[in-house]
Amino acid sequence: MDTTLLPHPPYRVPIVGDVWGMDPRRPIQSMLRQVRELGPISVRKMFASEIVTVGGAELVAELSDDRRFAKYVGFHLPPLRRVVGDALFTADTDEPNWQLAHDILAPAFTREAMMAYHPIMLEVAWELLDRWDALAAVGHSTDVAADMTRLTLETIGRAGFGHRFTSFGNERPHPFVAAMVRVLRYADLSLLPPWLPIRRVLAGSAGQNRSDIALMERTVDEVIAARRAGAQGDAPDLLGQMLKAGNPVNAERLDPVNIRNQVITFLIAGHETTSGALAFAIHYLLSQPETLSRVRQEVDDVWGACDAVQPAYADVAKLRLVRSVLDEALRLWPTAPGYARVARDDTTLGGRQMRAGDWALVLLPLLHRDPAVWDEPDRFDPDRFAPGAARSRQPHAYKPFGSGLRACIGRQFAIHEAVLALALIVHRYDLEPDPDYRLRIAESLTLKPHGFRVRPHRRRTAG
Ligand code: MNH
Repeated sequence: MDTTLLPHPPYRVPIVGDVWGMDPRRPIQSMLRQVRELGPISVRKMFASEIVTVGGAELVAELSDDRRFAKYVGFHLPPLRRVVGDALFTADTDEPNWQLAHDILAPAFTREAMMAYHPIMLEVAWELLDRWDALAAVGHSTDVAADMTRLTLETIGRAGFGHRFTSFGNERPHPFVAAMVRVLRYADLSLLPPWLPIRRVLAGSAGQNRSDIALMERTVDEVIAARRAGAQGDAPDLLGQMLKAGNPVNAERLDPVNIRNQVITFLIAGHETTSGALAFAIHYLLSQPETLSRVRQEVDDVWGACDAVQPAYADVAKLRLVRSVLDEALRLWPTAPGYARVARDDTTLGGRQMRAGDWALVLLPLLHRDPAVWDEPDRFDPDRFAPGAARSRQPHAYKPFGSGLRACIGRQFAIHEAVLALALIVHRYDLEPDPDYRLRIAESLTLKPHGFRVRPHRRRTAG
């Protein structure tokens, strides 16, 4: 694409490019600041490469056309691909294992599958509430993002693979999580030039990275071995689909190395993003007392004034405002903050020529604040997602779960899990934040609130 006519950040430094204002620990937030004033499409130069960044809904509508554009795995994903290969998230759409895995796993994400996960999600949510009851009894506070990570890792582990990480039994996060966080950080930072000192400081050693990957592989091999040994029979969950069922059309299977990579992929993709979304939602709810009391009204209407509730699968669909709060949190801070799209053949984007192979980055926090679509884009307002409100909106202005063929396969899973947990939390507790806390956002592959703590208090005294 001819990038000479595209706006770029004002303070361009020779050779290195648009590094002014770039914080290697917060690439997404610095990018957002750099390009926000530049309009729906702009270009940044980073050393030898140029990154075309798109945030206008009309342009994203074009990029969402799967006939003209495809997911591009060559920009920020190669380091992750070195860990999980051609598993679902990092595969090119044309690689045979993408379609095969997609077909094999689709039955694990149907409505029937969600109904089977519901009791497991509920069981894990109770464990979070037990932890918070204990904190409430002694008046302690807790880190919200860390506890949401316990919830979501435990949920995907049990619902997807029949594996317990015992996240709630331990004060420290599970070793898998610690290894995963370091592996993701290492992968993220390997996008920086190797001679930058900050990269070496933040990324840790190659040896540590290798042993972290080995730990993740070992954990997953144990999970697979336990299933093969028949502990949970033929559960129709993700692992069951891959080991037993195979492709619903011709019973073709994934090979064992690919299955291991799929499990690691799902353990990563299946929890980091959902936990961040929950933590942002709680943060915004506590910042808006009127919204909080409306949400409280909604959960009390569904579950009554007693803490001993047995939420049914169908209750989750009734919690419309809880859902809107999550949708709106994911608008302001889409926890998977972007994806890249590549032109399949020579084409155009907003009238500009694109050659086959040219690509652009969709920066979701920018799209979700496109001033042509959203008024007062920085304001948290869940009513933007009230039933029917989306009808009058540009349909491609909101993409927290990606787009088209390569959209998130776990969307319904994440929404069911998060609405259920958030509603149970609001139903049971008054949450007391630190009054001086200002939202700070930590970045790894995903975004999450940093240092956000609350003190839970039971709303009702008796159990
Ligand atoms: Mn999820 C792809 C966001 C929860 C498993 N996910 C994507 C993409 C986005 C995304 C965006 C597309 C990325 C791209 O185009 O490069 N995912 C989310 C968010 C949440 C989420 C914001 C929670 C909130 N994701 C989940 C859960 C699971 C999951 C839960 C699993 C149970 N996601 C995936 C997988 C893919 C994906 C697998 C890759 C799908 C594919 O390319 O075929």
